[in-house]
Amino acid sequence: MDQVVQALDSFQIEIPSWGFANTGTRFGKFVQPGAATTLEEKFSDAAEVRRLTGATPTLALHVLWDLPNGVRDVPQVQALEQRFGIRAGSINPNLFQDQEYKFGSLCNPSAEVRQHAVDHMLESVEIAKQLNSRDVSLWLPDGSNYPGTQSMRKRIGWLEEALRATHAHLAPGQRLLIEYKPFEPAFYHTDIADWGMSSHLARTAGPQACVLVDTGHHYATQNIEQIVAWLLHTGLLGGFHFNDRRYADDDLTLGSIDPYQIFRIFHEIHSAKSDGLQLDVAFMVDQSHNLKGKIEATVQTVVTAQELWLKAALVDREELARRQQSCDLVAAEELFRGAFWRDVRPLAAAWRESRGLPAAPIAALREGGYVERISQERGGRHSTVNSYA
Ligand code: PSV
Ligand code: MN
Repeated sequence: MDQVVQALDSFQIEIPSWGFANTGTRFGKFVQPGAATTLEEKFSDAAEVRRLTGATPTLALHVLWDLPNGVRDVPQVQALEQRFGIRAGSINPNLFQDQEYKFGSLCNPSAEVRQHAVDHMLESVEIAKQLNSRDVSLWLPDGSNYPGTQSMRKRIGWLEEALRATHAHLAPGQRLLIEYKPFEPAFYHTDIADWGMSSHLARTAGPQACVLVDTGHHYATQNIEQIVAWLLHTGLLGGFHFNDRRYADDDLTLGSIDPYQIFRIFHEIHSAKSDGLQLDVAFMVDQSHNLKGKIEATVQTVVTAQELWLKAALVDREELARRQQSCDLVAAEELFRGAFWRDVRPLAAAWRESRGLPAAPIAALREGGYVERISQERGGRHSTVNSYA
């Protein structure tokens, strides 16, 4: 039981403010009466998820969606932190909404537009400083749609410059996380398309920059845990955006399509820890719940993450190492898969009870009436949708 307690006590995962808001696809949005339309409502929903799971102390914020007035909105966020007992988490700059970013932001051929984008990065760093948020988490939408229309090499140079300038403004202890994505919204080339590009940019930006792995941002069949192993080995793994996907960046709930993949990723992290590597990895959820109830989907996500983290913690790593060393393939694989098949739900329920949490968080959400209450209260005011999701 010690191992279980240690694994679950140490597991925390950040949830995104945008997971509580109305979102959809480019074809349409199905609004939910209980969706959060204000920052206050997002904090309130985050507090409910924390009450039920005990594992989500921080809320990721997206600058233009949550702090539309930039630094001037910081006092409002601080008041909400106090009121709801939830801390502001990673600060996500938004370089994809302004009309002037049609041909790129930090990589735009216009020096003026690039400067505007860098200014937004610096403001995001400042917001993070004032909120005591450690991580500024950059996802860059830049790229191009047609071969020959942009110089990919020039854009690398502009990006290096912009990230160095951003890094120079970080406070000690702050980090710049650099997320990659192979396509969308750009469909020919994306300026930060994979972990190699993110790694290079992190190295050139400075020692406080590292890589963020969004599980939805890979080509189909890519071996994500191998990427994680490389980033652990090179000391560049800064954090994750968890979600699941079947086709592209589907934003489905963690583990809904391939829970074994998340288990394999968690195993890499547990084994790096037991090998004595110094790790500082932020776990975050990046999902938009278009059809599932938003709070229910978030609770389900956190519970699934806890269970997969626990399964991976319980792998007998010493025995596995012996079987790997002797190349006893089937025995090694059976040990590994056996840990994945193990039903840890009773162990997780016992841990929850020992921590004064509901043993079955999804059932407790349904019984508690929170969703009904907010649906009634918010019902009339649900027209706001994030313009990107
Ligand atoms: C882009 O697809 C992304 O993964 C980035 O992390 C954004 O911040 C987020 O989604 C917005 O939903
Ligand atoms: Mn992401």
